[in-house]
Amino acid sequence: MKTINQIRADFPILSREVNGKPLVYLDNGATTQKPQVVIDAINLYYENENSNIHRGVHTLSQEATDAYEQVRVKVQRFLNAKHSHEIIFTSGTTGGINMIASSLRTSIKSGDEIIITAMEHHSNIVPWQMLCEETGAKLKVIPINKKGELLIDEYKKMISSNTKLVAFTHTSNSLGTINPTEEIIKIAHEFEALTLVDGAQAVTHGKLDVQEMDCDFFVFSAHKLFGPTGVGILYGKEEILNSIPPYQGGGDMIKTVTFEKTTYNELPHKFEAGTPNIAGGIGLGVAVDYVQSVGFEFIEKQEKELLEYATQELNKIEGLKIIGEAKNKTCVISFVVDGVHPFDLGTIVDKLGIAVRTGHHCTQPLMDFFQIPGTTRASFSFYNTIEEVDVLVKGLKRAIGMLR
Ligand code: C6P
Repeated sequence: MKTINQIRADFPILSREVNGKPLVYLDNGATTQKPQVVIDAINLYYENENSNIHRGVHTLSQEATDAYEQVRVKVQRFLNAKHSHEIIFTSGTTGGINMIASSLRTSIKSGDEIIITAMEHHSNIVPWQMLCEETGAKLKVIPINKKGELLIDEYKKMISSNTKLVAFTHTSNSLGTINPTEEIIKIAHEFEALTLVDGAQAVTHGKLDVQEMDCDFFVFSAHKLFGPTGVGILYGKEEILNSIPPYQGGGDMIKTVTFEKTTYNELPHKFEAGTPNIAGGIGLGVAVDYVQSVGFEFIEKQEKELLEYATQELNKIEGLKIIGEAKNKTCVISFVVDGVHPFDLGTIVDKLGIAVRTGHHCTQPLMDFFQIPGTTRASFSFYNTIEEVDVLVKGLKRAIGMLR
């Protein structure tokens, strides 16, 4: 097994300086850093393999097609999907959610209901609002308590035979809350509602199994899993993907085209119109291999230590309040400080080389619930260290002293 220093050495960016100080990267919720193997794979693809896929008989095209399709199988295994054709390449989490929202427009009608939660990212709110506006369906929201935990009893009260979809985040990007995914899905299925799980923040922290969860759709972005931006995955159950219309029309998603009628290609191609992000997909495959080589056992242990230590040390800072204290949470720590604006805090600690995110984190309704404009958020990954938590705490104390 690699040591933490060996792991950190895999990520070239982690050894750079920012503003004359060693980078302390604590914005992993926004995007994770890329190991050298992922960067190399993308370069190698363009240097040696670049070609369009599913289209050519020539060697390069076949090699690129093979490499791309192998990633589909890797992701299938990574998520434990039943079939590789249940894995659809997308542009990211947002792309996957919009794809399903668009494909459901023919099956959702006035009087139907879609349930989301109070802690959703805008990507899992706005597409459903748009669908509701178009169809006359109603959007309902599962409330949370002050700790940032879902009120499951309220969910049980609001779900009915009118509910057609329950779309919710597995793990909150702003609070770190890990939701009781299997329970939410089980209840939805009792009412024959479909379920979509936003896995954007979940994939990087622990092993996931879409069959065990029994979700109908699961989405994530490669860039939050140490892979490149601009590529993501939509998992959907075979029978459901077969029963809904495609999202976009174009090349590769068709079987036959005449001016009178088009017939669609089979899964997964039905949902993959046009030339995809081939290099990105290949980068994702290497990222999946990399994460698995580190192992979720190590990742979970490291992140638990970081969460516990950071929570303990941040709580010692006078006037600092952590937003998001769910019993089951991942290593994302959002906080507010009395009399200090998150933007000012983020700007000053950046001068000390510390990267944190400030603002509403694309969860404005959640910020409204807590009656705050935003938070400062430190989101950790397995390559972060206890020493970096100390740098953060020291930096925050210094910044707060300057701002008060
Ligand atoms: N959250 C954050 O800093 P995209 O942009 O499509 O890769 O992911 C959107 C998204 C959807 N759901 C959740 C739970 C997310 O956290 C995100 C992205 C980043 O928290 C950027 S806003």
